[in-house]
Amino acid sequence: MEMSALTRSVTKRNHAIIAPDGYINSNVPGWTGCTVNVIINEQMGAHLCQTLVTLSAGGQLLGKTEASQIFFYVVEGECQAAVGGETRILTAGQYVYVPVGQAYGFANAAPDTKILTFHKVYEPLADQATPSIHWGERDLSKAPVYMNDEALRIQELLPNELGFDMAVNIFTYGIGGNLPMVETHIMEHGLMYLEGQAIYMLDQCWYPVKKGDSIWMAPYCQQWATAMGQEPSVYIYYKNVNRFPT
Ligand code: UGY
Ligand code: MN
Repeated sequence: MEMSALTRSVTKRNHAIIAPDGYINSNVPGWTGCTVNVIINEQMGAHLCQTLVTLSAGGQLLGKTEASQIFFYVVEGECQAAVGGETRILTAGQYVYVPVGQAYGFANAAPDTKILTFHKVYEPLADQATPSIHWGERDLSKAPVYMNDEALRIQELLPNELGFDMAVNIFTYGIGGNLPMVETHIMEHGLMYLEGQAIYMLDQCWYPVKKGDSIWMAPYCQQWATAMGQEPSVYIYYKNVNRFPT
């Protein structure tokens, strides 16, 4: 392992950059034969949890969701996922959303398979059915142009329905693409860069970021980003949605 006293990671009151160089493993009951890096969590003031799990041969994630729903996205490798009586092989770019109160199992992974998870305590709505299990995959052809800017495309990975209180989207910035405005909003984000490099502005601080980095943005953390270099920059991000502001 390369030793260094340097990192791009920062943890502030309302945002954080977590680069992989500072990961420390957590043991999570039921998740065995793997490393679990808890990247975003309520311990830092967040209302979501984001982890990156790296499975070794024989590794398994077995459990049942309780208060929190979990979104599982395969970043690298492949594994078998069993949810709700259905078993599928998930490869990089494929995902499954597991609602509350649902058993799940991941096994038979290729070595070093990486799974990103987003967890959120589910807030039920009267008259709305609890969301059901949802399988899908990354697909740029399902990503409409964002705010009339041909350089920006967002694919929504979960149905845009009131029953869902979280969204997970993939945001692709073509070469030179940038957010059209500084966003200032009540929703919170957790994200991980899947490709490329960028400059992110968070609360008037400027950060170089790249594939593998994660970012937490608390509500009202100002945010702006531009792709950097000669390739698109792509991130997958969480957002809380569809509930009355308290
Ligand atoms: O959906 C969003 O709020 C998104 N445009 N924000 C972001 O990518 N920082
Ligand atoms: Mn935003």
